[in-house]
Amino acid sequence: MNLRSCLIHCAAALLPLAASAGLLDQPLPTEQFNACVQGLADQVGSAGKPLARADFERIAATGKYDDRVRQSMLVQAGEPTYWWDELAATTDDQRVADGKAVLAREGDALRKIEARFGVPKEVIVAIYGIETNYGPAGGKIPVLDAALSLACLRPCPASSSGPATCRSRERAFAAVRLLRDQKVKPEHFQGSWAAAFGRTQFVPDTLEMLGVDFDGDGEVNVVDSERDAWASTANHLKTRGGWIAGAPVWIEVRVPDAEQAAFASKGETVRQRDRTRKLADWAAAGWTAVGPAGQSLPLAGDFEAYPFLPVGLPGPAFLVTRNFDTILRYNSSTRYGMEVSLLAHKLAGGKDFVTPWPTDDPGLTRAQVKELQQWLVQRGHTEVKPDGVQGRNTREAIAAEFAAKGLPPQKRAGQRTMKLLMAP
Ligand SMILES: [Ca+2]
Repeated sequence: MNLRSCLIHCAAALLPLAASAGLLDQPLPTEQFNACVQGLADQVGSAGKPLARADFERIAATGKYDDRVRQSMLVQAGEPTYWWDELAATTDDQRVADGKAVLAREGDALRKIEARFGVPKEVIVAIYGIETNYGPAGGKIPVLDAALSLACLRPCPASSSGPATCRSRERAFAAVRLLRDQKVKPEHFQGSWAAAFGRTQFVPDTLEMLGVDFDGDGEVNVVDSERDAWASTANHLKTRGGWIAGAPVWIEVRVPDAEQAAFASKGETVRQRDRTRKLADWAAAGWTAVGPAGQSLPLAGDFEAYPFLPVGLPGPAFLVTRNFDTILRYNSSTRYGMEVSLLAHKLAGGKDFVTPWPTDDPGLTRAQVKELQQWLVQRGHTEVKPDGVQGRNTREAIAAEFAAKGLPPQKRAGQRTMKLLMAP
């Protein structure tokens, strides 16, 4: 996945192991990195697919330690971010329009991919839109460097003997194999700090298992070929995640009165996978779907689902199917899961959730963030880059401007507070 969203989504899964080893405190010294790579060479016998030691050593010698990997692993421990800010930016009108243009331009290919894998074309395009904003670029770190750095910052436990027990090592081996077999051009082999690359951000080990040549040129090329990237993603959702063709990802619901108090979680996410039941059972228990005008509708469909409430009550509530979990196999962040599925819903003609978020200050679109950033630059915050993302510099500048106005300091702006901030 792309660097920005990976900063948000990927680090949580990788942080604990490395942090426990104390490896993230400072950059890895060169000699320690070199020793680690030598250690990996000693372990090529554990690779999931054959890899000769000489090939590993020759190719790994072209890689180097990249401290951006470590820094990205640390970023996660930052300030809180809000569901409504993330979803407003990642599913804004521009991203919907751009996605619809992709659907119009490549409708035939996307319909064929949908027919073969059973995954809706809107979901595939939504992943493309969230991962790389519908483009080829997705991070600037050489994948070999990222994979080797990750493997050394997150080393395998001594007990791990095979690919299944040490993902970071297998990722490095797979990156080497892709180069050995000339499956990627070295100059195109760039991606995120987590070694994800290509139009829908595959990591090398996953690509080896699930990559698909859909444009028929005999090569799996997720960098240059949109069709290969889309089909590989659809294959991932179908084969690894078990996508259920014809089932929705979620249904927005109203929680019965008697259960409402149990979902008042003070803003914490509630995900009750252990309550997976048939929709008919939820209906019998008094749960209803929320219609476009806020009306209650009967739950329809023969699927199993469980409650998922991003911020508890009050706030939008959902029954999610296995297809939600399937997206989480692609990226384990529940926020990512909702970004992709809401964007897909909008690409299919749907609208935002009916139930409002529990805030009087909803999130900004990227165009609005850019407008705010341009204003911040005019106010002298020249370190702010008008890129539509409320990153660290933008957040600090916002806080400074709130303080200058004598308003309660906060490091984000929404629909209400942006107007307040920019008022003359
Ligand atoms: Ca191909």
